[in-house]
Amino acid sequence: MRYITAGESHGPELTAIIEGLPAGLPLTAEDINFELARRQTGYGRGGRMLIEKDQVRITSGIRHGKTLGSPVTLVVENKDWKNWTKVMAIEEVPEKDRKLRRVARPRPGHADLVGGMKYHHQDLRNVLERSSARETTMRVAIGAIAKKILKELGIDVAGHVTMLGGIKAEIPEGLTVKEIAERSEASEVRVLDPSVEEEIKQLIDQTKKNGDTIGGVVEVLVGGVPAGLGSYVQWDKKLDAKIAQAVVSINAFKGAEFGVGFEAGVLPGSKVMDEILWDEQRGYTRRSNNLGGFEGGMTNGEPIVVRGVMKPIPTLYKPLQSVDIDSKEPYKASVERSDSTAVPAASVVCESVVATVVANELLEKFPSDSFAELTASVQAYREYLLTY
Ligand code: EPS
Repeated sequence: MRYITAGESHGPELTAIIEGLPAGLPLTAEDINFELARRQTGYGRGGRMLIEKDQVRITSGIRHGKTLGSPVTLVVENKDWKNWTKVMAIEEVPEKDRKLRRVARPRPGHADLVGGMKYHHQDLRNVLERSSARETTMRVAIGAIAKKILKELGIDVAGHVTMLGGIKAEIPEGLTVKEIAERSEASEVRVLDPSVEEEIKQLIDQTKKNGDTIGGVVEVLVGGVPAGLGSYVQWDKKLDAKIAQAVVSINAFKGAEFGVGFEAGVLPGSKVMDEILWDEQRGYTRRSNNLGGFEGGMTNGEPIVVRGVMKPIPTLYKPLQSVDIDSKEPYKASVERSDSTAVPAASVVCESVVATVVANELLEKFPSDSFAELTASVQAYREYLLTY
């Protein structure tokens, strides 16, 4: 399965083409719209989310509610486009309109300056329109398809916020992946610990008042994955590495860790390795899941547990020091409408990109033209694992 996304933040629409999906997967626009709506929620979003109501239009690859095996095209219209038709016009515009909403004072921490240097743009809008996190809409749309595949194969995905702006949310012990998904869904900031919800919301309000932004940490779990996805035989076959790449590719994400993560450099081996157990019902399991479901770049049958850290959004209403690219004089950076935090929404994005990598890995291990073939292969493999 491969995919590509296209679209500018204030352009007419966002597009994705996904190729390699097996035929016969039940899929509707509602499946995708459900996930798109989840991405739009979360305390701390800015004005743009009041304008958009992301709805997908499927223009290829599906007939009578099932995938055909041909490329699937997804389109999401930007409702804000009507306010940007001159600024973002596809056609040449008169001289007087060329500098409308031109950006010449790059925001520190954003792609603006380096993107301008790299692509020879004198209007940094040419950079920010594509580097905007608006693009994550399509990754969530694709993730919705991946999640559908996983769900049909008995694999659950959940995402939640473990820390926002320095406030940590406890993770209650013993919850299943499904329960984590339900609890996170019930929270406006996607935390599992309701006792910190109010404090986080107040911090977001205060941050907004200060013209500032905050980041945080999100965690994604994937339960019900069979052991043996990914491989130790080559660096680029390690599934944890592929997931790490996907997580760090989310706009504003700066790092990823699995299980106990960076604590693994602190704890002794006896507190990090997961002891091996066996019973007839479940075959091999682990007593703990400190390694986040991975050994040797392969799933070990325990839930995948990955966390990603998101930096604060670089667009500040109280802008930082920058330089005007025309005069080279010091100036405050440009102010664009923005969110005070998008960490809760990023938890949905993170679920989507992780689900996409896992679904893709299943399709690599079990190449299938039809979804029935994939289901049968995964089932047979699961049965085999119990006999090992
Ligand atoms: C973003 C800036 C804001 C965010 C946007 C990401 O958009 P705008 O400049 O139109 O107000 O709301 O996020 C989305 C549009 C979205 O769909 O998530 C940026 O510069 O990255």
